[in-house]
Amino acid sequence: MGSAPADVGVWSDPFDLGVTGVHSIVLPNGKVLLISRKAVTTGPLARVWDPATNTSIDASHPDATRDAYCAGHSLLADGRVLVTGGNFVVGSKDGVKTVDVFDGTDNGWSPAPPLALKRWYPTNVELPNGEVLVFGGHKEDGAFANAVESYNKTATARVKLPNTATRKVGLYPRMHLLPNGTLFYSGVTTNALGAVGRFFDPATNTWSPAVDKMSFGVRADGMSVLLPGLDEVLAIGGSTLNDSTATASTEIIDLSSGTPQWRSTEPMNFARKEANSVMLPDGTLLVIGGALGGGSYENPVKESELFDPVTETWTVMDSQTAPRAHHSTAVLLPDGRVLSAGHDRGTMKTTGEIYSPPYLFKGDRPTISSTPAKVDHGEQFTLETPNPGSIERIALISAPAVTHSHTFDQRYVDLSFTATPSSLSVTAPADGAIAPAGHYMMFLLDSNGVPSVASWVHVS
Ligand SMILES: [Cu+2]
Repeated sequence: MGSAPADVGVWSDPFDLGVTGVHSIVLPNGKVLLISRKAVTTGPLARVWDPATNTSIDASHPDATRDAYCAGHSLLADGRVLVTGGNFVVGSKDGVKTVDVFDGTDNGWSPAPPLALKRWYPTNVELPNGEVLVFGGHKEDGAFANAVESYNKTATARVKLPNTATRKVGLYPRMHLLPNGTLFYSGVTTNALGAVGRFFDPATNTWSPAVDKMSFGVRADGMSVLLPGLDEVLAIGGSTLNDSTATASTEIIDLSSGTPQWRSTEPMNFARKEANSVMLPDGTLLVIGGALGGGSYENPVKESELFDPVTETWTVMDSQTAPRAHHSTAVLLPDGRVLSAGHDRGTMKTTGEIYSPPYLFKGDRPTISSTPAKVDHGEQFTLETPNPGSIERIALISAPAVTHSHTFDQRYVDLSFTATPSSLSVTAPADGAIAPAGHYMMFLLDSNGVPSVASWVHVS
């Protein structure tokens, strides 16, 4: 493997975003909502960046007393962003109950019913019916928010789930929706909590007994990723204590097995925590940034690496310029490139960098001539493309919403299709457990693994 862009991709030079991307959310209009943390940003706390023009505009909450950060955030079924909890005060670990909805069509904020519990570092998860559960976080420093709350599909109503749902799941608990409609809590969290995974059943609001314990143990500030196929979760890096050095180890659990068990997989080439992972259109996973530690910013890792879920191997990719560890983010853009931002320390904290993966240097890209903007679950639809016979894969990727090494609701859904001489006949995801209602980037891939630019498709 050489160092040419076709082998390792290429990172751009850093450029100014005007804000530190502690939170990065790709909106259904292809722009990116970036939210910073007070004390590291002078000026607007939130901006919307347009990759097409490389310009950004102020998108802060008009009421500065509602300017939260270190919140949970996910896209609602209608494409607006539900921002839950977080905090207001610099250096505080006290949560807030504030919940707001951001609408990318007018960059406006509107209030939603507040949380019952204060939550700093909560996780949002969309269910098959479009409801959003909110798990975890701190109420105050050291006191965890263990009850679970639920927002309806439009975030106009909130209920607290019965006590059977209550469990200490820590800070930004990594939760994944499985094709059977249950949630998997992998045990990976932002704090050094534990290593035991469990299933949560939203139909009964109950937790299963322990599924298995990660072989490495606690992976504080590690990553947990639902792989394409939606049966396997990959746990990556992290550290045993928040202030200790990171591990390069990784492990996989197959949740379709009757007795799921973690098995160790090939380690990364670099130990890292506080890193980010980005599901790419070809089904590989790009890991970006992070740090070896001890602390959250120390000894940043500049080399990216790519995980191939088929061969379960890691390959070192191009190196970026800026450190991207604590409070950094990375998201897939609809054009198949990747934005890396954040890390709220140092001279490059308001910059972004763009990565062009190897597949952008392997010849012409397939194109989507036309496709419906909306499809129903299970619907067959026609996708027009100039050379249907060359298409080998069609993938939906959820709009990324990233903070603290976690991508809320991240999923990669393969679509089945048949080619006719003039078009593709494609089947939408069967139901909301495969792909909860919302906006997805749809990519075509040819036999070289080269992706099209995405078309946005609303699935409901
Ligand atoms: Cu934070």
